[in-house]
Amino acid sequence: MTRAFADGQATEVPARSPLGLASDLRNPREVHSANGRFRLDLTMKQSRIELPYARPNLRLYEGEIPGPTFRVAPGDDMEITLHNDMPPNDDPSPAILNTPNEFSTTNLHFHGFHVSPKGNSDNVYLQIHPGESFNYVVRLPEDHPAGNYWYHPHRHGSVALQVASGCGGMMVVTGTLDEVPEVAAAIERVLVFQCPVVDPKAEDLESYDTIWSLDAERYWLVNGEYHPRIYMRTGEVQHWRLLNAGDQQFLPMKLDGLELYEIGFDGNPYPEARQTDEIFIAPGNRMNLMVKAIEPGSYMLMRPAFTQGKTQIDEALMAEVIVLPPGTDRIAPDVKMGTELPKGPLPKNKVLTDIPDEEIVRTRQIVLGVSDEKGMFKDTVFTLNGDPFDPNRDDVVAKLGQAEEWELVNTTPFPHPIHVHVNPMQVIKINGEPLAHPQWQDTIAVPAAGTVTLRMRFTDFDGRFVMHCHILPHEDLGMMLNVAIQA
Ligand SMILES: [Cu+2]
Repeated sequence: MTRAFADGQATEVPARSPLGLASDLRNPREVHSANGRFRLDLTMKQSRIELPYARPNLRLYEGEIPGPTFRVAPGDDMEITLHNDMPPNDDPSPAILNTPNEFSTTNLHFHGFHVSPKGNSDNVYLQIHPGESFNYVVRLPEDHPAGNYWYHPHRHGSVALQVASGCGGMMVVTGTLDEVPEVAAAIERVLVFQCPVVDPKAEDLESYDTIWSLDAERYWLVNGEYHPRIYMRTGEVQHWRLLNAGDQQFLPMKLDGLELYEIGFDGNPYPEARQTDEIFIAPGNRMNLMVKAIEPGSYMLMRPAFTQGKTQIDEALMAEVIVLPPGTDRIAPDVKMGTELPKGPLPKNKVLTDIPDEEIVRTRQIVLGVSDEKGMFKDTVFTLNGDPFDPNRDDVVAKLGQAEEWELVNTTPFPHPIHVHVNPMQVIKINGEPLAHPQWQDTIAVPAAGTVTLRMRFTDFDGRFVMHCHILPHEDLGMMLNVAIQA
C-alpha cells in the first residue's frame, strides 16, 4: 500500500572534506530526512567514471560511486522512487535459476534495517526491469536501533554484478553512539569501501567471468577515490563509519602508528571501546571506529596480505593518513577537534536485549555447502541444507514473537559471511566457543569448515525474507534460503 507524502522533503549535504581541506578525502554526498520524512528519487544508470587504472562504464546510482549517504532517524517514513534507467537485458533465453542473469534487472534492499519485508517495503523478491520505476515506502519503527546500515540492489541473478559495479551507499540511523560526548565531539567520516571490477580492456562490467575469481587483484576505492589522503591533527580523535560495500572480498585492515578503538559493529555499540591493532569487516559489515592520531607524519591504512580462498591476496594500500603537526594553519581554527575517547560503558540500542536460553523455542542447523551441477555457471551451485535457492520454497517457517537458535555449519573450505534480513542476530558462539560478549550484528563470517551459533527474535514483522551469503557470487549461484515469519 502506498502513502502520499504531502510535505515530503529531505535536505542535502554536498560531498565534502569534514576538515574543509581540498586534498582531504570527502565524505559522500548526504541526503537527510526532515520532519520525519525522507523522500528521494534514485536512478540506476550506466555512467562512465575516471579511475587511475581504468575508465569503466559502470552501473551506478545517480552516476555516483558510492551512492549518497542516507541519514534518517528512528520513526522516519522513507519514500524512495527507484528508477531503472538501464538499457534492456540482452539475455538470449529465459533465466535459469541460480545462474547469473538479467544484469539490468534490479531492486533495492535496506541492509540491516528492522522493517517490513512485504509489499513495497524491504522486499527483495521484487524485480524492477529496465525502463521501470518503483515506489519503495519503508517505515522505521520508533525504537529502531541507531547505527550504520546500507542500501544496495538485491535481485537474485544480478546482485553480485550490480554491487561489484558500485551500486550501494551508507545509511545512518541517528542516535545512541552519536550521543556519547566524545563521539559527538569528533569529526565524523563515512568511509565506503568498494572495488568495482573492470576488465581494463573491455572498460565495462558485462561479464560475470570478470568478477568470478575470489582471489583476483582488486582496486579498492574509498568513497570512490583510489589511494585517497585522510587528514588528522596531532592529538585528534575522529569517528569513522566504515562499510565494506564490495561484492566478495573480506577487509582486514591495519593502520600502524595510530590508535584504533572499535565502538560498534553493524550498527550496534560494543559494551565499551576496544583498542585493536587490526580491524575486520566482511562484505556487508559496518564498523564504528574511533581513530586517535598521536604523532605528525604519514601513515598507511593497509589491507594486509590474507587468504579467503585458495591463494594469498597481496597486501594493498587503502588510504594514506596524514597527521598534521600541532598548531597547523592548514585547517581553519573553527573546525572542531575531538581529542577524547569514550570511557566506561557505551550506551545500548535498548530494544536489543540478550536472548536467554528460556526464550528459545526452537533450534535449527543450517549447513553451508557447494556442489557440482552440470549446466550451471562454472558447473557449480552453492547450497544451504543441501539445496540451492528456490524462491517458491519456504525453508524456514517461524512464528512472530518467538526466538530461535541457529547453528550455521560450514562444510566448505572457504569462510562465508552470512546475512539474515529484517531481524538482527545475537552471535553467541564461534566454532563452539561461547563469546564473552554476545554481539548483535546482521552479517557474520562463518569460518572455513567452522560453525557459528546465533539467536534471533522475530519481532514486529511477519512475511517472507531471505538469509544468504554476502560473497555475492555465492548468493547468485544459490546460497540463499527463504524465511517465512507467520503472524
Ligand atoms: Cu559464500
